[in-house]
Amino acid sequence: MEFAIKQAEFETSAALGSVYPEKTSAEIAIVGKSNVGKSSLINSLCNNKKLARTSSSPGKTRLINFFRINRDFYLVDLPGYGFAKAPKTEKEKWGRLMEGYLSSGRVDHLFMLIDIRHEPTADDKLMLQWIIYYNIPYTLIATKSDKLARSKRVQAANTAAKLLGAPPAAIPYSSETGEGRDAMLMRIGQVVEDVKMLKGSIDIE
Ligand SMILES: Nc1nc2c(ncn2[C@@H]2O[C@H](COP(=O)(O)OP(=O)(O)OP(=O)(O)O)[C@@H](O)[C@H]2O)c(=O)[nH]1
Ligand SMILES: [Mg+2]
Repeated sequence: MEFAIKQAEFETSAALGSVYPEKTSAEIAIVGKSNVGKSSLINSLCNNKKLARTSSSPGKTRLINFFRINRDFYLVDLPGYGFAKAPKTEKEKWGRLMEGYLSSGRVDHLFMLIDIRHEPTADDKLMLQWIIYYNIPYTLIATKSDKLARSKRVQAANTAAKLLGAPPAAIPYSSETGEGRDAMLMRIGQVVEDVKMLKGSIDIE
């Protein structure tokens, strides 16, 4: 069945030491360096430009922001890394916030965003190592695809994934044009279904 986002609302933010909201369904989070387009992607998926705060300067999202989708599962916007101007204390805080969240066991799927035009950074490679270490299923998304000629997008996305050290496949995505939106919705729909099936089988035991 076709999966759609029919309803989206901000639920809460979590800072270092905060209690996360109760998890009753799937939880899908977005990671990537600052300014790669995480918050914009959430807005474009939800067809609501005002849902998550975005900015042309990096370091906009500083907390873990939970959005409840279809009154069911969570989409989670995370603060970005690799923000050059951030002071050391800020970077350490980011590390503890992210490590706490990723190790919580709540996250059913991660979308890791990389810029379709740029080589992945050392921070991107570290992020991928964390994802693998915490054993979280993930999908790579190559953002800002509208900035490349259509004919170059698929190859550029897959090359970026390969340079990252992951299986060489990433979905080209544009928050401006909606390219890649259907593919992402399909993946989200699968994750939400899988979590429900698994939960159902555990409840029966
Ligand atoms: N052309 C184009 N610009 C985009 C796209 N996605 C995001 N942007 C722009 O990139 C900038 C950063 O977007 P955000 O969504 O705030 O980035 P972020 O990853 O949430 O950044 P942090 O919160 O700092 O980690 C903004 O100026 C957006 O308008 C896209 O698909 N195409
Ligand atoms: Mg953001």
